[in-house]
Amino acid sequence: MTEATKNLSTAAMSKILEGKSNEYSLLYFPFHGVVPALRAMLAMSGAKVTFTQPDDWPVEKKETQFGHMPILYVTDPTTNQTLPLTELSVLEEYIGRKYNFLGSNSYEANQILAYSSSTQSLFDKFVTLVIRTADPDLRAKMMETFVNSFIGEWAEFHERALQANVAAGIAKMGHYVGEEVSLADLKTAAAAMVMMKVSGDKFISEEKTPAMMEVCKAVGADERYKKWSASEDMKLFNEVTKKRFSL
Ligand SMILES: N[C@@H](CCC(=O)N[C@@H](CS)C(=O)NCC(=O)O)C(=O)O
Repeated sequence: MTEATKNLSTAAMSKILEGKSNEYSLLYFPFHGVVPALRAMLAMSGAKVTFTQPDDWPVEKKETQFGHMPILYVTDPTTNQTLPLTELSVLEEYIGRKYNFLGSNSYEANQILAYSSSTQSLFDKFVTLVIRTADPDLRAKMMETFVNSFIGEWAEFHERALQANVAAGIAKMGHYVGEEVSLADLKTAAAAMVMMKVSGDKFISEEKTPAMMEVCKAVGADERYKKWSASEDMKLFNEVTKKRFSL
């Protein structure tokens, strides 16, 4: 477990957050779960990053802020002080802002966070309704409910927004906002892959959601993402996700 520096003033902790050459360690289970976009941003940031997993989670859990992962340990190498940060959306906003995954102005950041939050809501429903249901029969019923109640609406509204943003000159095709890969793009690319695994081409396809498919392609074509995709860490997360969740 990464050690956090104790007894720092809020000013000192703030300085760590603002560090220009920070190093990061992200603690999470060795599957994709809720962190594929966060991991991708970290891997694409160019900063020194390690992805770790707990050795004994029930024990380590007690020492954390809320008893949940992900936890991002931020180290300022100039002082060797480390700060643990929690809550996925907070980590995404922090890393997204710092490494340019939140557009180029306040409005773009607001919209990227809104698209990302909407996609996270879909994924959270999937986890709560399906993944956390152990009984196989009940799980199958929950899956049916989830697929038929939520994916279609998400795909339809996001496709409409993507097309409208391109038409309004807010985005280049393949992006929610602007012309660079953003947190919203990464979140949708990861979610679309999972949603297609559980619903086939019923809601998401070249025909039904062409702009969403362009987002997936733009993410996949980013050189930094390609490198991340080919990494050993990614290989492990793919394998464990497949083995544990058949996804
Ligand atoms: N509100 C938290 C929720 C994170 C969460 O649900 N984490 C799960 C894994 S996806 C977890 O830590 N589970 C282990 C546990 O609860 O002991 C966040 O947004 O980061």
